[in-house]
Amino acid sequence: MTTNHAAVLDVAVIGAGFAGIGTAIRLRQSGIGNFAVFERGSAIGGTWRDNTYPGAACDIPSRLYSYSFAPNPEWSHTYSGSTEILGYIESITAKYEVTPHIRLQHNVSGMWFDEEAGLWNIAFEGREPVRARAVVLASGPLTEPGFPDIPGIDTFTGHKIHSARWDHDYDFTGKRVAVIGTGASAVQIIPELVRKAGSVKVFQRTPGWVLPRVNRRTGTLAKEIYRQVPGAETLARQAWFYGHESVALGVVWNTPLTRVVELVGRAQLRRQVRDPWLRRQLTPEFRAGCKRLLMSDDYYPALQRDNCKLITWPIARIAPDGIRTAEGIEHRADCIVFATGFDVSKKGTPIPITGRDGRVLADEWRRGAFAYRSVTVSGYPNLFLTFGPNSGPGHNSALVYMESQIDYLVRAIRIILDRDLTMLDVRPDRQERYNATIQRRLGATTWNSGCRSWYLTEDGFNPTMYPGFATQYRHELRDVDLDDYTVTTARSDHS
Ligand code: N01
Repeated sequence: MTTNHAAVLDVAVIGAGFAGIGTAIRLRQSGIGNFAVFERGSAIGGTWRDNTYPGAACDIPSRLYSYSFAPNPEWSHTYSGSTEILGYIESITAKYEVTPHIRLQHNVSGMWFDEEAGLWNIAFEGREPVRARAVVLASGPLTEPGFPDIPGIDTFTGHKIHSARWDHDYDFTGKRVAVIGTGASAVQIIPELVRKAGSVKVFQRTPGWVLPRVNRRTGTLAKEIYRQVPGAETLARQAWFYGHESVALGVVWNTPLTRVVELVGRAQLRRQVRDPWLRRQLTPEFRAGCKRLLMSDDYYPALQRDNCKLITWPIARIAPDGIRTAEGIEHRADCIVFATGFDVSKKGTPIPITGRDGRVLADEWRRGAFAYRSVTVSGYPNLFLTFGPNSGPGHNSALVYMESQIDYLVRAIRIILDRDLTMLDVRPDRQERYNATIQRRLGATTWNSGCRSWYLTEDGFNPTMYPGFATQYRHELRDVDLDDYTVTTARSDHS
């Protein structure tokens, strides 16, 4: 990698999704102007640019799906659709004057840390490299579509669509469609598909807990109040926040409230599904919260439409003309929709990152990622992560967690710049102690209670979720304690 004449930025932000844009806004607000946001795609928006399948929407209330430092009184519904969310990201990018900092079509191919200079060297595919005093990796944990390892998948001669890369040119009218997967994406897609397709067969491996969503339009008066009355938006936000904090008691840990969540799920199943056989097939066999809770009012009704069928036999193979199940039935299909989630095998390190002493992050994370307070990793100075290891909420908005991460890392970057540090590197003992506590606490959570989910690695390690309340997480990230770090200036090295 050539670095000699590369420009030096104070901060390089990688990714222009929710986290990258939020970071850019906060950097500007803290007076840091010499930064760039590098985005591999040709537009901003990250997950909300990529996930455009029919029915794509947020299953977290909109009020909590915007930054408190960039409130949005305009949300049209309790839960907003993907187009509106993307519109929000675009509008705050323009409003907070982040646009001039964004470099589209800059795909980072690798990064290495120059200890002597205290600079990250960043290489791109087909672009000039840059150097930066600090880097924020905001590239998102769920970006690459995950296709299942089903024999014969490549032999299918019909149309294949992944939920995260929807093909809007494909006309579903009258088509025989097979949907593989029944997770958060699938329960949003299926109600839309059954309206258009000739027939829809839903291949379910594991039924999930489906709770009522109750999506309401925001009334004109309510909107006016959010616009005009100081503090009204914040108040509504707080109400949703603490509502979700209490949900944690029924989702994160196995408590009597977990039973309440399950009762609500069972009641919806009983109310919406009359056929006892179908109801049995749709009854989850794991504790509510172990996998992500599914929020939908129209998924069960969609499954019972005349043109829809739930298939619960395991898939044996995919053939050129459709799907064969284990009992030998052939299900012909014109199109297979893969609502099978994301490839998390490279989670957190989509790019090669080399830190101090030639350490390679992907090697260290081979058996599962770890960090200090989810935002920084020992041996990789001046590098900060958003949505890093063990920052998954499971019960509250990812944005709430992201905001704490962003505020923490902007404070840390301010320290690097103000004190002219070459390295701010978290101490390994602090990181180890932190992770030992996190993993001990995770042992008592429902996520580790025995179901299969993308939260866990193959050997059952949980590098994904934060085992606590959002309030607790916020508290942990409220300050940058320099005692946690080895602090190096150009002249001296002192811990
Ligand atoms: O993916 P998933 P997703 N044979 O991994 C099935 C976020 N999100 O895209 O449960 C048969 O949850 C698999 O079956 P099983 C959110 O964080 C947010 O739905 O493993 N089936 C499962 O049913 C979420 O957690 C929103 O047995 C196979 C499905 O495919 C994350 O994205 C909306 C299979 C995959 O479910 C991922 O959700 C949507 C196989 N070989 C998503 N392999 C919001 O609203 C996999 N499956 C914010």
